[in-house]
Amino acid sequence: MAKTPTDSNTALKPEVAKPKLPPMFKVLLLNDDYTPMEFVVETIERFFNKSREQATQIMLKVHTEGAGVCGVYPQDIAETKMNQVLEHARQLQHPLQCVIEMT
Ligand code: TYC
Repeated sequence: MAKTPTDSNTALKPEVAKPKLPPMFKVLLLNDDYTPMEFVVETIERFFNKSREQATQIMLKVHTEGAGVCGVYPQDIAETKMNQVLEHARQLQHPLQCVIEMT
C-alpha cells in the first residue's frame, strides 16, 4: 500500500505516477497467390471492424507489398483475432496467413 505522510518512521520517496500500458501487437495479413481479393476484404471488414473502403485499401497494400496491418491490440485480443482469421480462412479452404508482431 502507498505510504502516506502520516505513517511513522518512514522516509518518503517522491512517488511518480507511472501508468503501465500493455505491450501492443500488430495483426498482419500476408499475401498469397490464391486467396480471392473479395474474401480478404470481407475478412478485414468482419474481424477488424473496418469499412469497405478501409478494408479494400488494406487488402491492396497486402497484395502489392506482401503484408499489411489490420489493427493493433493488446496481446490476448491480437491472438484471438489472428486465430479467428485463420479459422475462417481454413473453413473456406483459402491459404490466407495471419500473424502477430510486437510493436
Ligand atoms: N494476392 C491475392 C490475389 O491476387 C489477393 C490477396 C490479398 C491474398 C491479400 C491475400 O492477404 C492477402 N487473389
